[in-house]
Amino acid sequence: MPPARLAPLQPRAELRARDRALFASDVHLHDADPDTAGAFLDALAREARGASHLFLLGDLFEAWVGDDDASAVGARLAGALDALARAGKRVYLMRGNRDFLLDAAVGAAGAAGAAGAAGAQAFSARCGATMLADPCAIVAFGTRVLLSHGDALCTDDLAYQAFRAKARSSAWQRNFLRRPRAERLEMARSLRQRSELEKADKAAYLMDVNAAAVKRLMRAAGVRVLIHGHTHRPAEHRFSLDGAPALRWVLPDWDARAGRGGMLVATRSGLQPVGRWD
Ligand code: LP5
Ligand code: MN
Repeated sequence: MPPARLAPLQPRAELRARDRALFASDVHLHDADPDTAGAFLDALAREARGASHLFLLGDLFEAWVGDDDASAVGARLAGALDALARAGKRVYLMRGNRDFLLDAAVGAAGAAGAAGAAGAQAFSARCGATMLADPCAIVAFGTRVLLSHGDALCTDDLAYQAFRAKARSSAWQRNFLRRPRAERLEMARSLRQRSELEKADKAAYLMDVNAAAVKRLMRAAGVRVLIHGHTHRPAEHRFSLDGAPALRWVLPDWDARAGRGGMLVATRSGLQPVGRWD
């Protein structure tokens, strides 16, 4: 039987002639690393001046355990994004594997009762931002472009994909968010530790996207351009998709100590990297 054809995704935003859009991901903000927060917020203030749209494609935070987050950096980012939104810029947020609980609303009665994250204001509302599903399509100057965090495309990493499937279920999230914040933070810390340990032993190809999965997704979404993050392997990949040229941009992660971090800027002249991508 031939594979079922998915209906192409409806575009969530359209960039027109005079627009300028910024794309960034993998900032991994946390209070213990104020330098990276400073570098990102400075770059954002600089680049956003002439921008009309901002797309943040996941892993903004080192680990997000719920919208009752009380970190200084969470408040700082929300303030900066809200100021941009109030200045008329369109701000979009996508969840990554570190912050898949952004705006987690589990069930009509809320996620968690008094002890958990249910009473908190949705993070996107604090930012004046619109949440995006992963993947989602936009139209940039007449061209359909697909946006994704990128972790779902690492299909060879079976251990991660099994964890991902479980942690994205509403039952698991309801249960997790019911716990006190201190306990959630401790669980996140120990999962981060385990992740770093396991990654040290994983073959490099497991932690990259699978080329066939990329093509399948792009074909189903009806696009020839994909922008994603997650792998920390910033690059512009040109390849052939069903005999026609296609493009995959991988956004860099941010790390002030390593002097790394950058964005992709889209104007009608094309896509241009800014910042340190190596
Ligand atoms: O993030 P990164 O780049 O280091 O590695 C990712 C994958 N790891 C993760 C885990 C995140 O780093 C930590 C997320 C914190 C979120 C906070 C809220 C939720 C707290 C939940 C507490 C239980 O995404 C890594 C990939 C790598 O990308 C490259 O793609 O390889 O995957 C892993 O390391 C996962 C392990 O291989 C499998 C882990 C199984 C853990 C089981 C935990 C307990 C069971 C909970 C049931 C859902
Ligand atoms: Mn990621």
